[in-house]
Amino acid sequence: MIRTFCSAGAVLLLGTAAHLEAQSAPNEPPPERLAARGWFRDAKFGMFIHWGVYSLLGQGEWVMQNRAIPVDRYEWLASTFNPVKFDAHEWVSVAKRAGVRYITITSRHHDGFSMFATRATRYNIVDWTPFARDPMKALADECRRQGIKLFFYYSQLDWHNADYWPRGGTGHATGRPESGDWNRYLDFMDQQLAELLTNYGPIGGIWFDGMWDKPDAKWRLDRTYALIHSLQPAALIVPNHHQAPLPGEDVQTFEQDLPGANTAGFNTREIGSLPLETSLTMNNAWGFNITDTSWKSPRELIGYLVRAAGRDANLLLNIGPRPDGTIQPEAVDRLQALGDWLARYGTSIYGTRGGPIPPRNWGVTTQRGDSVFVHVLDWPDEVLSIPSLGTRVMHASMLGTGERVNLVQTVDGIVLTLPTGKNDEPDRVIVLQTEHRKR
Ligand code: JFZ
Repeated sequence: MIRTFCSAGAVLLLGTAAHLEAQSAPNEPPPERLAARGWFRDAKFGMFIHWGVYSLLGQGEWVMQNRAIPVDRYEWLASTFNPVKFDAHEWVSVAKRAGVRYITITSRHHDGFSMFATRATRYNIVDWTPFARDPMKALADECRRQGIKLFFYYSQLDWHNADYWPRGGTGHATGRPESGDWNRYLDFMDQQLAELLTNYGPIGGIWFDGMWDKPDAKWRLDRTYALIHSLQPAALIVPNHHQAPLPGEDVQTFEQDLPGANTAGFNTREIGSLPLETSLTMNNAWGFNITDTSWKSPRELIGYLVRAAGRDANLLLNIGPRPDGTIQPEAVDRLQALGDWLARYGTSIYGTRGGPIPPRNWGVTTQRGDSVFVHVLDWPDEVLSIPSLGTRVMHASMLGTGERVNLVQTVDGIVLTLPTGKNDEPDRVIVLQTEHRKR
């Protein structure tokens, strides 16, 4: 922010400063959105939901592409979608018990099927299926009741719409005509986005995905982002385009990787100054996969949440509900385990920022005010030495039990003696009360 210019020396620069101010003002987010970004940074934990027609086949959300299903056959499949056990109250209650502060759900995935009421196409859950109801509306209402923010995932890539033309890297085996009107497709998206921002009350924002399919196309992002922000100035734009953030975007999100890491192969290592998020699957699938049993353990998932927080990032943890509308018990159990852990240790996660010590293999630090939380995730020894925090530690104790932790401080660092017999806990959290710093 190039905002505060008050020192006398700056007067000389005034010409330049005024010039910069004039240029930067239009891009400066309004106070509502800055507040929403702050809320997002504090939230730390969200639940991702991948759910749609693809759930019927139990082979993940890419099944249309992976099994080369043509549009007409997929349309038939869509006409059978009837999640009779869908219960918004149940879903949001599961999320609430897990301790998440927001939900991000697929309003439309790459298959092009709209999981919400829309006038832009009949290819939507209300007009095309026996279910004939809008689950996004039920979720939006229930989220509001339970104090959880709702974000809509929205795919810019479409394997169904003929106007998604010329095609990008995917969607070639769908039997669509070899022609289409790209601008009409962009208009179609804007119309749907306007609906999502108008018909569901205040929403958290839009989580975009799929631009990577046609990286060189003219996506008209400026216009679309301006439309979203004009309809809801506090709505955040979260783009999963795997690039450094572009103008108008509010969050930098990483897929299946902690910020800065790139084991997935498609994440950028460039970390900007926007709020951060990491999306993660509990097994290897986003959409319901009936044979994928590679569940991460609760301990591993707690580790991801904590390591994300230590990098100043939120964890967006995915579930892929079944086609009848129920959530797999394996996912419910894991969410409950995270919720139980957060009920005890949440104070070292929610509302914190990445701590003074950079992430380590043994764990991370988080901080709030004068408290620094040392999260020991993977350290077999009783004694752990950490670098100096640049301020004096007044008191050290275990979060949860309050048990005192012995420490020795020198100018170079701090040696902590951890209580014995607790190595099997997923995270041992030590609270360091530091000397009050004048800010
Ligand atoms: C995208 C989606 O394709 C996926 O279905 C899911 O919704 C996830 C959250 O986001 O995943 C991607 C996107 C791009 C690549 C890989 C996975 N890519 O470019 O290799």
